[in-house]
Amino acid sequence: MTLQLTTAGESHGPALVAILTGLPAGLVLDRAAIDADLRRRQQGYGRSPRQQLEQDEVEVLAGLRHGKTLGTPLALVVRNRDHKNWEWGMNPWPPEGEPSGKGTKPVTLPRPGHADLAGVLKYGHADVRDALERASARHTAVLVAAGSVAKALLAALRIEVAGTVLEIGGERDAWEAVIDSARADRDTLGGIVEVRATGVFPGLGSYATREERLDTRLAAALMGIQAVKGVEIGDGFALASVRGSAAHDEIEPGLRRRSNRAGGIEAGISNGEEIVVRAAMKPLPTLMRPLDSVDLATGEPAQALVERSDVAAVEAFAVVAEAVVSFELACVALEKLGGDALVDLLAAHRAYLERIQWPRTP
Ligand code: EPS
Repeated sequence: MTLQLTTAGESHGPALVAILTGLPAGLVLDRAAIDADLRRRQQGYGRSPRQQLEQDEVEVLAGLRHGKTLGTPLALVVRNRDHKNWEWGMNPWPPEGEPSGKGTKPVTLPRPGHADLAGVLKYGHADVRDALERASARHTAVLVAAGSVAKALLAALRIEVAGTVLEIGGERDAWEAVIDSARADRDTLGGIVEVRATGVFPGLGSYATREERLDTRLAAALMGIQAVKGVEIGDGFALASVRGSAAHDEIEPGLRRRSNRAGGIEAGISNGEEIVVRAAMKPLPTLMRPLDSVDLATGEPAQALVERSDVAAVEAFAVVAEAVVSFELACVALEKLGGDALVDLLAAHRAYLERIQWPRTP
């Protein structure tokens, strides 16, 4: 069975939940390492005051004993501390008593760019909050917790994954200034992040079916993060405008490449070079100077919802992108090598590298 992730949770509900199935038994998890990744996701300039309220920590409810996976479903929880302010508004059950706290009044002013309008039309909700809560990027906290577990598995295979920010608001540096300027204009920003995975051996993913292609999976995982509008692998879009002689990565003795324009993936399979992917995040849709919208209660022109939000969350996005890429790489590694026990996975890894003589000496 391959690694699978199911998540649940609303932004201001009691908690975010992740269940991972298919993890081998015997993998050591470090609580401090998972919490450090959760902390990294919360940092970065331009975040909302919500981040001072939340101090994300992982709780494990199942699948782990004394820090080692049992080979059973791993259940992770990240609590929403802000829920205490939404106990009436986000109560899973019909709330008792007078309305109090936040989320007590229906939201009817959809924000262009958020889930608000499409979500209420699709699901028949009368309150935009019923759509926006699950669509919120708060969900990414639990993706990071799951990605941190995947990174532990990859580390056992000597694979390392790191996400970094390339641009915020079109700038390659001076990010604080560009964020301050957007905040002063009551506006928001997006940006571009890059994820690199080193130590990836050849043979992860497959051209056999569209779904098994490593590039299909990485693109889907990155597009699955809130606000992502573009993904490229290796030189991506730039490859469309150069000749083949300037696009492909020539092979040298030792089977290494002279360049890495393919971003470490050919025909949907890792080729032994560094995996390089980039993703573009649009500006956040909650603007303090709201865009034009329509009040769904009256049908009249109105300004979109204004509520506490981030100016930019690109630094967080780099951590989330790292997490989802790690998760996909852990999936394809388990598909290639198998093993419901870590010891068998490691034996298969050794045997495979020996068969393909990797790394090769030129
Ligand atoms: C988000 C809106 C803001 C962000 C949130 C994503 O939430 P709130 O309305 O509670 O201030 O802070 O991100 C997080 C809470 C987080 O932990 O990343 C949205 O609408 O997507």
